[in-house]
Amino acid sequence: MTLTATAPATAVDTHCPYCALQCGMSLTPRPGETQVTPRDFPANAGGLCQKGWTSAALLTSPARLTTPLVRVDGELRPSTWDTALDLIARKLTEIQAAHGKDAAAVFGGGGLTNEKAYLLGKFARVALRTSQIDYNGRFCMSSAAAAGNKAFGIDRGLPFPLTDLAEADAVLLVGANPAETMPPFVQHLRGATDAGGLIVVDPRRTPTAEQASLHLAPAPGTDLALALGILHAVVADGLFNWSYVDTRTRGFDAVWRIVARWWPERVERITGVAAADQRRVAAKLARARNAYVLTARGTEQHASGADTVSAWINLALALGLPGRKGSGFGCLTGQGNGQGGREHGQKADQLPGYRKIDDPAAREHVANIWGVEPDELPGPGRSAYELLDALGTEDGPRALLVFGSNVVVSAPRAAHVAERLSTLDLLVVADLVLSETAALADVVLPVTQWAEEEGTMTNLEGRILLRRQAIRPPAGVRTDLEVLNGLAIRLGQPADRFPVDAETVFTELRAASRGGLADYSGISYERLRAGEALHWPVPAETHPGTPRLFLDRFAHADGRARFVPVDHVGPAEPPDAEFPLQATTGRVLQHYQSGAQTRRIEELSDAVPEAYVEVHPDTAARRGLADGDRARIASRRGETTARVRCVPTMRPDLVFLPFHFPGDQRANLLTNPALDPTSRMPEFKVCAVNLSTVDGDS
Ligand SMILES: Nc1nc2c(c(=O)[nH]1)N[C@H]1C(S)=C(S)[C@@H](COP(=O)(O)OP(=O)(O)OC[C@H]3O[C@@H](n4cnc5c(=O)[nH]c(N)nc54)[C@H](O)[C@@H]3O)O[C@H]1N2
Ligand SMILES: Nc1nc2c(c(=O)[nH]1)N[C@H]1C(S)=C(S)[C@@H](COP(=O)(O)OP(=O)(O)OC[C@H]3O[C@@H](n4cnc5c(=O)[nH]c(N)nc54)[C@H](O)[C@@H]3O)O[C@H]1N2
Ligand code: SF4
Ligand SMILES: [Mo]
Repeated sequence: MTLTATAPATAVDTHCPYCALQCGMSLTPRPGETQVTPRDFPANAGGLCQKGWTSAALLTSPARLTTPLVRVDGELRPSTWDTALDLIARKLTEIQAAHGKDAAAVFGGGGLTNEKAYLLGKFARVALRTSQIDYNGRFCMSSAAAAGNKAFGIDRGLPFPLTDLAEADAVLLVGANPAETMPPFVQHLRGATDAGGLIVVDPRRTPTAEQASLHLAPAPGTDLALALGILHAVVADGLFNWSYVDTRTRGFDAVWRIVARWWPERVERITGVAAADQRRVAAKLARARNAYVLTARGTEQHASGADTVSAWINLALALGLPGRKGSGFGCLTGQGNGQGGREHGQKADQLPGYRKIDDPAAREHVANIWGVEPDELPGPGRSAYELLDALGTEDGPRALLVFGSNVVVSAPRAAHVAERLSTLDLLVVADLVLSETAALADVVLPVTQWAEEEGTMTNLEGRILLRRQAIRPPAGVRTDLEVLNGLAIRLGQPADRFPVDAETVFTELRAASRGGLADYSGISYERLRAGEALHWPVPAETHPGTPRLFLDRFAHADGRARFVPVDHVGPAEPPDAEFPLQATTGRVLQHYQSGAQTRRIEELSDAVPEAYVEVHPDTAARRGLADGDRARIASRRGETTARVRCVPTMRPDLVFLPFHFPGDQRANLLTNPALDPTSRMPEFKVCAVNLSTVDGDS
């Protein structure tokens, strides 16, 4: 059966299933395939990347799950929904009766729609009454969010529409490779590129860095020092915006006490970035008519990631950029709903509307909407890695429900995480395909995917979008909302507390978010269907939305932004004699995240079929490795194998691995789970390794 044969053959306007750009596309169902056509939506302006073009292939893929699977005698076997859901509910009840409510845990994802993220948080707190819920956004935007909250009093990745970037003649892109991670985004940088003002900070010479007029390649994990050096140059070279700092900020003095010690020549010794280049960056940004500082995971995914983002924000504040139309500071959110996913309560410390779970007023507001007593709501739980690390331990969870993440591939120290999962009494995974995590589960639940269901997403600019249903789901699969409903009922909840209709869930979400920082109360499906561009907060149905935050004031009570004093510490694991190189990890254009989806699309897996490691040719040669050889890369956590790609522009002390591949090709077999003290972000972007031929030792 083809999925689309029975659906109407009219084009439906929707958005891409993958990243936070949420490119606009139309889907036209046709027998046997669904046709993707790009649309003129502001974020992509008619562009799509190769992942977007090929996204419909997974709708009809034979890799698609269409029946629940239950493990019997060690093997996953086809089952029925009733059997699967009954089994999960019975086991959860037994486990919680024996070990307490927190013995059941939930792991969510930033790809889930707002409705799913909201209902998942409610399910954990109300149906399971567990505090143990967190999600993969902890591995993604948490450092950016922590720093944004401190400085601005609110966390919206981009507090301005993307199209504003066109007005900039200088953009500093830090740890971002949008030419591969968001290709249609690059067109928004054209103004800066044409003006010779695109500056890229990345230890690798990426396709993005190739387009820059200035590429700084610091040693990985030294960005914080670099930001201090550039800020020093701003002050020393008379480029500091005194009037802005006086009227719109607080706290510069404490920052200067640290920055004063980080003159560019000293910073050069740590980062390898020439002092003259640090001064050039300061001058380019200060002299630009309009300038932006934008960060992404390269600078954020460190054990000092939150402080590093604070350092870049301090630089932007000293130049007077945030809250000025045509200029600003922003963090590039990654996952499709990475922004909305962190606002509606699937995070360990959070309730809907970006409320804090330990705030009594927030608890009361949300408990009211949910029809429970505030005291019944659990408190904050463990962060993502800490949760995975605690699984099956004496006081850790004994059951885990995963929705929208493939942690066996994407979590740091992945072998340890897989070992923790194996100690559980119950692992449940809801997914479209048999991901590496689903393959370890006791019960696998097949769910619908983007084009087969309705829901809202909030893109990287805080704009709420309606993803429309374009085709009918295959027989046998259910939506995540239906799964939560089915489980909640079996756990003794009234059915109407867990609606299966996305619009009904959204109506409740609006009420729950009312008065919160991320206020969606004025947004309706009707307004979204009418094509309105609504950026949150939207506090009333008559409110036009807030494309630009901070033009008049920041979100702190006094309206001023905060400088946050931070100092350089460096990577948690410096190289040594045993592990003399540093490894960093990231992305390639053709694959998305753990690769669960894109590795199952032929065109993409043919283009990049296996893991590779980028190495400087001399570094490779010294170890007896040539381009195309298979190499062994080892760290204190484990070892992985990858095909050598000799890249003459690489730093000789660095190797790079994409993290999209499974099994013994997982980059995360190496990574260091050292956590940022504030954001609890793991240090994905730097660890000490050695490199050798597959059977040699060095
Ligand atoms: N093709 C593709 N696109 C994606 C995704 C995907 O998986 N594949 N995922 C989406 C998601 S969820 C996210 S979060 C975004 C991520 O988007 P990006 O942040 O652009 O992607 P990354 O490749 O993780 O990291 C960016 C760069 O950081 C550099 N880097 C490493 N260490 C350091 C360092 O210490 N300092 C600095 N300054 N840079 C460093 C790396 O060399 C890399 O080129 O992409 C989104 N888009
Ligand atoms: N070494 C290293 N590791 C990293 C990173 C890095 O840069 N380096 N980046 C980190 C970052 S930024 C991120 S965001 C994470 C992402 O890593 P993951 O959390 O593993 O992300 P995905 O691979 O997108 O996993 C989503 C899973 O959910 C399924 N899925 C998709 N949509 C739905 C849905 O609507 N419902 C349900 N139930 N399932 C769905 C997909 O098929 C897939 O199996 O990886 C992190 N890990
Ligand atoms: S850039 Fe992101 S949203 Fe756009 S087509 Fe590619 S993966 Fe999809
Ligand atoms: Mo991400």
